Amino acid sequence: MQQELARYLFIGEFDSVLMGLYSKRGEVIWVSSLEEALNQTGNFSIIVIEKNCFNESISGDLTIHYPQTPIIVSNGDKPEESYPNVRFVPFHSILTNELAREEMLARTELRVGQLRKTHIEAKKLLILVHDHPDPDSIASALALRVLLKRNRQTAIIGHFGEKISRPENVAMIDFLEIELENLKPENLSEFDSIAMVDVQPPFFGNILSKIKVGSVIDHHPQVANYDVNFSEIKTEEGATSTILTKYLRAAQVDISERLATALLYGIKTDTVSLNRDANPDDIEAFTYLYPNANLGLLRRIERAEIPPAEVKCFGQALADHWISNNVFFVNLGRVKREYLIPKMADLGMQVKGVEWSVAFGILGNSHLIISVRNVGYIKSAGRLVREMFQDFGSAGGHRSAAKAVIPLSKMRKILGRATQIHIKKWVTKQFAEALKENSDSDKDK
Ligand SMILES: [Mn+2]
Repeated sequence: MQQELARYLFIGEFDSVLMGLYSKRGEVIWVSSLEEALNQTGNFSIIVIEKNCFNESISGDLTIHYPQTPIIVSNGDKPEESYPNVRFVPFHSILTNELAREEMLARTELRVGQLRKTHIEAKKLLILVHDHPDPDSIASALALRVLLKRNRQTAIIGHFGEKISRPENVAMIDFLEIELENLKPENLSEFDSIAMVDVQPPFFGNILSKIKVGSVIDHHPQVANYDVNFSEIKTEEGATSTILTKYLRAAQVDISERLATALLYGIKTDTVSLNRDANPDDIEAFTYLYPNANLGLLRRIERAEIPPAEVKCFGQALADHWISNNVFFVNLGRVKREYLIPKMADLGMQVKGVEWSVAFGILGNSHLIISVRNVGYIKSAGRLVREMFQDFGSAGGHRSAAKAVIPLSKMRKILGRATQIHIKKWVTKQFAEALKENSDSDKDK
């Protein structure tokens, strides 16, 4: 069926841009008075009135004469009283917002150009993620490889950590067929350029001390000063995948179903389905990726949960939990897999009345891992954890999720001995004091 040609009736003075846009959509009849407007024959798709010409009686006359035609008042602020069939549309701010968006994309495209230039010479590029690659970092690495127009041969995605164990991450890598390499520091000589995503050079300590990193894209706070050619640190974003999605869009790169699925999953996990530390950019990226992602596959990835053998570990851990001053503490003792610790911290937040959740345990007989969550509208978890633990190990994170990793050798230095009881006491005391100071300083405000 052929669509009827749109007809627009414009009443009053208008911007030529607006009239021009409408004339591309159909026939525009432009009149300057109500009288002329009522003398027209035929029907209109929309009547557009300039805000200075609009009043209640005109609205009434037009509605009687053209009962089927919606009325739009151009650039008018919505008045207190309601007019049936009348819509107040701020055309100027809509157009201005769109222009601002395009300007932003143009600026971002320029950044993509700089990023590409940084790595253009490299025969073999290393895209490096942190030691415990999570969906956000893996998706960002994949996106960066596409953005840099590289493939598995010319750009390796790698990390220095243990073999990946968290079930969702294993499932993501398997289902999306992502090749992630377990590197040793001596492998670094194979690469002539390094790009980092979701992590920054100081995280790697001395491993990278002799190598210049080409680029860093991350949403964690800037940790220290370091020298790179290209750096994009956007702490306001909930996920590095959001930054990469914006880059791909700005550079007009096609996002495949596989990549869209990975990025969507990256944003979902880092923001707990847009519930934690998410901002409008994350929501926009999510909305953009959603129609292109394979949601069936995503469900299969997300379904992969805890192996049955590890359920016991949760039970034992929960038996050793306590709540003091709205802080949920749980000591997992020795764990084989690190992900059990943040999972327990997440669980702690489900307990009624809890504002902070702290889960800790000893991994591989070498490190104390402390995972922290909070409700999100109090002091930043990342800041608190940094203040408390940065002198002892690596510590940091976001508003409502953070983590500290402290070598047991350091714990022995502080406590004399690093038994479970000593560690438990120490962690509890650290939080009690830090949160007390914090509430004192709140009172000062
Ligand atoms: Mn992330």
